Amino acid sequence: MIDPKALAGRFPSDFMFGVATASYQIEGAAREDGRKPSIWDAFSHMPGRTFNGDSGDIACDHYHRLDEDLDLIKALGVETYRFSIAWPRIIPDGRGPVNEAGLDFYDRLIDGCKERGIKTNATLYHWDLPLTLAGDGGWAARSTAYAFQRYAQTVMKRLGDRLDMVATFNEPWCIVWLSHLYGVHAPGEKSIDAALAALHTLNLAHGLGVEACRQEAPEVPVGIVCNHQAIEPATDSAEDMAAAERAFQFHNACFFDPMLKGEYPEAFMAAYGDRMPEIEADDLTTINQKLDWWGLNYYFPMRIAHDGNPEAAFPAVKDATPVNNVFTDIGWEVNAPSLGKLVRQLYDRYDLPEMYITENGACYNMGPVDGVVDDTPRIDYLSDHIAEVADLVAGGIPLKGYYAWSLMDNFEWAEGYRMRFGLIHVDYETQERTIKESGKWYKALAETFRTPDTETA
Ligand code: IFM
Repeated sequence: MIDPKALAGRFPSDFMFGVATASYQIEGAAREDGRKPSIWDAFSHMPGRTFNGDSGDIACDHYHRLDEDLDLIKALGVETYRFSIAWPRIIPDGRGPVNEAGLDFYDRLIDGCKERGIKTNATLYHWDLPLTLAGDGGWAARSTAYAFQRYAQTVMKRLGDRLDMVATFNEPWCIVWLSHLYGVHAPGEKSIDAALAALHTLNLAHGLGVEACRQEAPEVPVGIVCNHQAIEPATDSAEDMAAAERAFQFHNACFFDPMLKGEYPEAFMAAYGDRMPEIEADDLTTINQKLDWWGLNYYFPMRIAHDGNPEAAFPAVKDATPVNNVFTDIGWEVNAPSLGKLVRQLYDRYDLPEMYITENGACYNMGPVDGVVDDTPRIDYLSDHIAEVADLVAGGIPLKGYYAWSLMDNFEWAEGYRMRFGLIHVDYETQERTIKESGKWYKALAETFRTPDTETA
């Protein structure tokens, strides 16, 4: 554990510390005020898809406890809050009528942050696609990109005057590969063709979304949040190094090459070009928008080795053994240096604007004992990763802020409620919130950076 004040001393005074959440993971109120189901409502209600059949029906009941939760964000001493907006609250069928009650909720959320002197960073899409759109093919259907464009316009027209930052998407990798190829997340597809179609729709939607944000609220910095993989080859043999390059193309470059260079990666296209959906004449120009910022969500590295099986599909890699023998309760390797390596690799390869660590944190499942949640391993994890961030800043990376995942324990997707990432413990029976020891540690660090005007707001 590092002393939080000493760690704070390693950052410039304008660095921002924040906390992050996502709509479906905390809001609950799944059928209220005009919200209609998303693909996650459907998926979590299908037998066998989530641990224990858990769903976001109630989650942290944040929808009904908004003020209490905003007070907690303030109590954590942070300067900025990253949250997502639920498309099925705003345009419940994905296209068609706008639901004013849904916009009202985010109005209250944003105004509540402003009243408390907390900056707002909204993500337009954190996985809750309106279920009606799945009937047309969901992300595998090109039409979803245009539905997203209208949704982005609708949100920014109403809320853009009070947002400090906006992102189009959270974690394209999860939306495309985890949800359409590996089948772990909604809609649970296991098809390379569906995944390739989703890849191009998502990239197109991102470009259209950036345009929509700029059209409706030109002063709000717009970006995207990615969980690019920190790919660590098993050895430095030529075979494993080549495998790592292929894995980079498959997991990372298929998003960042079109977004930042206006092209899909060469080896990726050599492998999958003939199975990609039609790429229309202006698509790559639309996708290739200059960004104001980008966010990286980092938790653990991906260790890979060359797969010599001639039948292996691109990128022809297999899992390799973690070299670090420290894991969080969800089984993810703890490895802070991989975060630094990944960020430097991305700045070497791409012409990137300023960045934020938009998510980082650890899953540890301990609960309160006599009112105290002693989660020292989470403090150790945060210490090491934030120290790595300080090194990046000192090394000249334009890294402007860090968001801890998460404000509070919440619905951890396919893992249901058993996996806890919060700085605040949630008792799902009573909805009681208890600030963990990690929350107190983070407060001691973060409050150093609250500017005088936010203090008095
Ligand atoms: O809970 C998720 C979040 O929704 C997206 N990033 C990773 C977190 C932990 O798995």
